[in-house]
Amino acid sequence: MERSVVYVIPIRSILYKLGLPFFGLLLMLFLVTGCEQGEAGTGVQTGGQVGTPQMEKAAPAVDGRFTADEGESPESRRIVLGFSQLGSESDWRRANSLSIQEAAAEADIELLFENAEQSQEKQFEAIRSFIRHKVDVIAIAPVVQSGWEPILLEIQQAGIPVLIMDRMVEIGDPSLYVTFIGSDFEEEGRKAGKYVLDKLRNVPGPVAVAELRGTEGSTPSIGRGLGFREEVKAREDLHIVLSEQANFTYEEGKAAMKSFLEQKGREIRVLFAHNDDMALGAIEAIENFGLRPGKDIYIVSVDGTRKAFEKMVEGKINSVVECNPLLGPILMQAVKELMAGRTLPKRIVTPESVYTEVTAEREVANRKY
Ligand code: GYE
Repeated sequence: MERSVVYVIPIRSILYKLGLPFFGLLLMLFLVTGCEQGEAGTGVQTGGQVGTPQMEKAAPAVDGRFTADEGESPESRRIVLGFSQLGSESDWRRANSLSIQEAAAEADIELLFENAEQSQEKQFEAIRSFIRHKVDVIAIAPVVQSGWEPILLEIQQAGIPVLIMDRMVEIGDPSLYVTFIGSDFEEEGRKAGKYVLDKLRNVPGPVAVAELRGTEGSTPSIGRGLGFREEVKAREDLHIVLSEQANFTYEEGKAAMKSFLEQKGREIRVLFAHNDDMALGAIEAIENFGLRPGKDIYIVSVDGTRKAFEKMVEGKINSVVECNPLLGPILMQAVKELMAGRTLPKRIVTPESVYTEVTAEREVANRKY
């Protein structure tokens, strides 16, 4: 079982006001809290603590790197981070890339950034180039969960610590990475399911649900699908009658929704889209078909982008489960803590909300992505 630590991401303005040292303190505080939770007999894994095989492997690599660097002390040289981003398929992803680039500049970390355009093979190439560059730390946002063990072993053999960010990898040996920073995707799916049950509680069945799934084999798509199903099974006359993989993109979401409507038309009462971009594409398809998104077909999606909020204000999306892409500051802080020889928790979860058409109006102006 994984140890979960909830960490509140301070927004940029707070960071500026309070200064980075405070942010460091905040993170340390939360790390300490996390450790205490892990030790308090909760049955959760404490793999990231000092003295575990996890950190024993990561620490010498970090130290070795410093001493190998022609006499420079850790303080006198910039940390070099290689980051393998999986693509630029959605607004979430673009916001995520920007957040990482900005946070690296702010933290004075040298960032080698590679965009793999949805190809795991390209991620491997990027990672091998980071190894050749002898970077200090490698961070990966993996496009799919499977197939990572060999490349992670290569990185481990090179003595470079790995941070997994956003999506997870499916591996047998947890010592191959230091920490996983990202959302609880099953929880996001459950939140979407809860909303659907609530919204339709007075609507007589049967209720036909259509689902637009994200990239096949990716952590968010697997988790959101599972969590949603777990929740909606409470209503026996609700069925997921259509489900298609639309890769988290606007265009594929639009095409899949068009085909759903051609198959089942008005029968569809609910659309669960695994992200906003697919929901926005689906809205166009629904309107082209002559139906009213948000009314004839209720829509719930995940992410919480500004564009989705605007559609919620118009009543065309009914609810959005938030998934926060602004992971740059946490990632950079984790890199610094790691390089300073500190222990990181094995799992860092980002807290997230749910918004509905009722709350959208007052929130839309606050959206940062
Ligand atoms: O929800 C989607 C993006 O991995 C959490 O990927 C991320 C997902 C996000 O393309 O919009």
